Amino acid sequence: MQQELIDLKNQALAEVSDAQSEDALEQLSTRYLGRKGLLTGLLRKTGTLPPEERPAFGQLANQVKKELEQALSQASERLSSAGRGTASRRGVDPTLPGIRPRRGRLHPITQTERLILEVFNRMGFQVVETPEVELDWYCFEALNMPPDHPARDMQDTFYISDQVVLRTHTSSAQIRTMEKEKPPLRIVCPGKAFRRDSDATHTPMFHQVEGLMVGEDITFAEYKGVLINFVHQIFGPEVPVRFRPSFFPFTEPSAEVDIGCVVCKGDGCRVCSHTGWLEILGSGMVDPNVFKNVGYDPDKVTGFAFGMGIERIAMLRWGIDDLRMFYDNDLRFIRQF
Ligand code: 2NM
Repeated sequence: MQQELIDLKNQALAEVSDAQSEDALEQLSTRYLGRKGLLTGLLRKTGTLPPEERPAFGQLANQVKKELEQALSQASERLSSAGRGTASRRGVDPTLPGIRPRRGRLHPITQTERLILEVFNRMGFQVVETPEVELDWYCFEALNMPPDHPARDMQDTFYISDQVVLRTHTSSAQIRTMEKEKPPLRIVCPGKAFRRDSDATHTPMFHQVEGLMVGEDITFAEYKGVLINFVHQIFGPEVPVRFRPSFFPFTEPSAEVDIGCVVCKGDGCRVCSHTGWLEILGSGMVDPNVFKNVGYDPDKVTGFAFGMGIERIAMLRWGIDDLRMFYDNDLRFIRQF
């Protein structure tokens, strides 16, 4: 029976080395090692041997089984690596161009927000972010907007309750920071703002960056210098800038900053309503009442603040004429930036 075992082994190894496919190997494995396989059948007959011959036979059988398994796995490796060289046999054409994975990108509003923050970072401003759901105090009262101020009307503001609102601007971040930190201060506050307004030029949610610089000798000249530099960094050093007197409850004096129309270069067109100018931000010297509200001494510190809509800056940068494009999430639009 030992000879039978050795013959079986030699036959099996020869067949394995002749095998031409993984399928053939699979069949050989079943033929010899399967539950009804030839080697398995021979092992079952161990019991028919005289007791003293059984251990040696068992040992030999196990060794044969191991050798066979090894030969099968080596053959399988040989066949599959050979297969790689002839991929076309498996329906793969390696000469075709690859499929480039689609890369994601940042939304144009995010790109613009990051650009604005970077410009102010370079002038020493640090980023502060605070909650979108805000107390009346931080959104209105501390900003010199008394209870009867029109901006506090239910028509304009989303009220959560009597004292809790969705912030209508990110100025609340600046009040919170001034309450916590002593001057001098240079901060920029990006984030979402909410107003009850919805048409071609207004969405109920929009994005803002507001900024604040406070210290002992912050002058009107400093204020103009910082904002003119900002405009030149974003729109180019040649673009004309003007400060047009305006009004905000939290600044005095106040000014809106205009740039020469990026479309008609000042000649007058539909985009600039034939004025040659485009408004890009609101600003002013912080009202002494605001400083009192946060515990700063208005006789010791002065400062300026400004606020801008990110959507508006993005529209001017890329010549986009409908605000709602930013929120449709139409990939044909989004992928262009
Ligand atoms: C603007 C325009 C002018 C402003 C003022 C303040 C604060 F908190 F310091 F008083 N924050 N932001 C400000 C001033 C915002 O947005 C058009």
